[in-house]
Amino acid sequence: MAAKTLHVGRPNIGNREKLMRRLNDILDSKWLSNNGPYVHTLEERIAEMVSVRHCIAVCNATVGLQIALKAAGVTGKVIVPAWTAVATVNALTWIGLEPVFCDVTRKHNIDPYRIKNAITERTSAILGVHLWGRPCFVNAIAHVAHRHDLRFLFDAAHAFGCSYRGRMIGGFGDAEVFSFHATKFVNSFEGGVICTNDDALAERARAMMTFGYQNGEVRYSGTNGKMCEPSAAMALTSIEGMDEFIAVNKRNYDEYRKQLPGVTFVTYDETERNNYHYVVIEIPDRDRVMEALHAERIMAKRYFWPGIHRMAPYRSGVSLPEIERLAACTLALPTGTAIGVDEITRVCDIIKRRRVEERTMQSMPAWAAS
Ligand code: T4K
Repeated sequence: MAAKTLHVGRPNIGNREKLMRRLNDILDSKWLSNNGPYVHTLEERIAEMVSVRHCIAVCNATVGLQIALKAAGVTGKVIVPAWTAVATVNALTWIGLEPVFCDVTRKHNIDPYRIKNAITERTSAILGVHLWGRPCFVNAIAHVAHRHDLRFLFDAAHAFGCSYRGRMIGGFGDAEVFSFHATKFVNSFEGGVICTNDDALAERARAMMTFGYQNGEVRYSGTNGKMCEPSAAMALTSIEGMDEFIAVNKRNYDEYRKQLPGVTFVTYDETERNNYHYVVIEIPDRDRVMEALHAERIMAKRYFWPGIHRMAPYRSGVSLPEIERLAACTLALPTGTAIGVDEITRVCDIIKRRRVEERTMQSMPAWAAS
């Protein structure tokens, strides 16, 4: 029998019976969308979990970022890392904002020292990304933002359930946006939430999310960013499964590290709360390792390659050396509740074999290796 295909991003489902009960309840109630009771419960639950004053459920994080940026009054140029999902930057350009690409540090997050050099008169905000669920250098970014009177927000798409200096991500900056896409740690099929402690921003975001309506009147130019009830039911079910997902993710992450000694991993600060949702390695012969894995139906991903500043709509001559280094060596491996120790051994055996072949090739004279 052919070996099972292994994916990065197989959804975590949680308690199926509970989900089905919730979905049946939604169908019975005939309240499918527009600020329904499940969305309400979800917003309250998350606001409490991450200790924020406001949580606003949205249809996905891309639209959530746009609403948060609009509600924060961001205009002109926004400093953003070019090492992230293209969604982060698309969110800016689709509402007429101009991304200014910034390099990251070796830890994959935006480099606060380089942010300073990128600020111009037209800069109005910084959009950090907690990539792989690891927090940005939040305090350093806050310092720059306050000094230059800039708004600062975070794309927290990967970081639900993670903390920075003992505080849950969600409450930093002017607003933070989580993604609950199917492939994320907690999922709502499609969806996300905006979290903020800014009352005025929250009020505007809530109106903008629903066509600009506030108290029965159109007060803003808005969009349709609403989360529907089935998505909220899925998110609530998924949240209830978080402890189990974290335990499995951590087990997988530890197992990969045990089986691949000497390989560089994106690591997590064990003194913080982490969701361990991504197992990411930095490996010099990445493309050949990835080809070897794909040949055996292991769909490892090089994700943000080649860096957004090298993607067709955003290509520019700018050089971002750390992003270019990471784009050449980063590989995300399958994990999550669909992956067990046997599957990890299958992945690691291929990586180890490929590395031995590579070393053997390197030690051969050129005529023998060709
Ligand atoms: N900011 C950041 C930093 C992000 O990473 C993202 C999204 C956003 C913002 C925007 O969030 P949303 O607007 O989506 O809420 C995935 C997701 O589509 C996307 O949400 C995510 N980032 C991006 C990094 O990854 P792909 O390219 O990995 O998806 P796809 O379709 O290749 O799926 C990956 C694997 O998962 C597949 O091999 C099969 C498996 N899969 C996928 C889905 C959707 C399943 O088994 N079942 C499924 O339902 O983009």
